[in-house]
Amino acid sequence: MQELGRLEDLPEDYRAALTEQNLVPLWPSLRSVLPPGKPALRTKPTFWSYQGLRPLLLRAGELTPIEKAERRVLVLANPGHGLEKMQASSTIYLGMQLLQPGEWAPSHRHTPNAVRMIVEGEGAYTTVEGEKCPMQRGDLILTPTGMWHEHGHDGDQPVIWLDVLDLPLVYYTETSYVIEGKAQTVTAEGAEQAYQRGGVVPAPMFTRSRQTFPMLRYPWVDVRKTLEALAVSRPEIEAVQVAYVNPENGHDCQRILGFSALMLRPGEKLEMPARSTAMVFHQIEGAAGVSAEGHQFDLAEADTCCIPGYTPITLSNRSAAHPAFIFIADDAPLQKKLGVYEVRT
Ligand code: GTQ
Repeated sequence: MQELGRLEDLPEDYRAALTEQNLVPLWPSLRSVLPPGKPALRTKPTFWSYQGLRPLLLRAGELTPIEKAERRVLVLANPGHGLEKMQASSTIYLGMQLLQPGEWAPSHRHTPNAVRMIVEGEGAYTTVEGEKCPMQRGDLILTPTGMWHEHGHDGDQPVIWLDVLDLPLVYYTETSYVIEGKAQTVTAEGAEQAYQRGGVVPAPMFTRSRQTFPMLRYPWVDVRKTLEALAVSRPEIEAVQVAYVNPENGHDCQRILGFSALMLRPGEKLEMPARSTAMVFHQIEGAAGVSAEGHQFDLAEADTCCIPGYTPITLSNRSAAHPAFIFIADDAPLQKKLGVYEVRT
């Protein structure tokens, strides 16, 4: 590939004249904005240990009252982007949030989309647009763009969950903001039960729901059962994996980030081709190995890691006796809409 002219090759007075008029020559930067064959990736393979972060999160509970935090979160930041950017990847934000018994994280709504993957504790709930969503380990709860949400806790032990937001992307597009509100009145609970059987959806008086986000809570007990049934009924399939979708239309459950759950059979090893999306892996149950680009991360329960895009990944179950269950987040819905999604086989 042809070497291009450098900035230093240009006379000082010419560079100054360009700057004076807010102009920039393209050629010295052309190879950096359009690198050959593959993007220059800032996202670094990064691992966050739950046992490592848990005591620090609990200490935040002592150091900072909920009123002074609103959301008591330690952000899982990727050093490749700079920790202060609070990014796990170019588009994904990850945070571990703590709510202590009796605490309340007040109602607000914002433009970024969020989901919560519940890690530990009992008795907490998120209320989303009036629907009370109990939080149990492994549940996925959506708080899509613009929907009111608040978190409460009636139990007696700390509750911790993983927040996954498209905040870096929404912030980058200069559309990120929040509106604060009053405590919501609970108007529904258990609405997801109407969607627990595949193939049928509520259609009162022949009318299908027109809700953009009909299902807000994906209970882990049901997702786990589905994965186990899939492993039994389809022994030939390579990946025992389910996608979290909108049950009314089968589309991704949110517009920007995509979510799935994967089961590794005991002893199983799964080779995944390079995809253009960075991926986040979070261990729900069991123990898995994630290896990519010469990095090997051993995930124990509640551990999380991120692997950059355009990288083949090997997942392995570190137990020969028990299945391993992994929650996966990526930005495939966004990349597909943009037309840049690729799988390199
Ligand atoms: O729980 O609403 O981790 O607004 C970051 C921003 C959680 C939340 C985060 C948020 C929330």
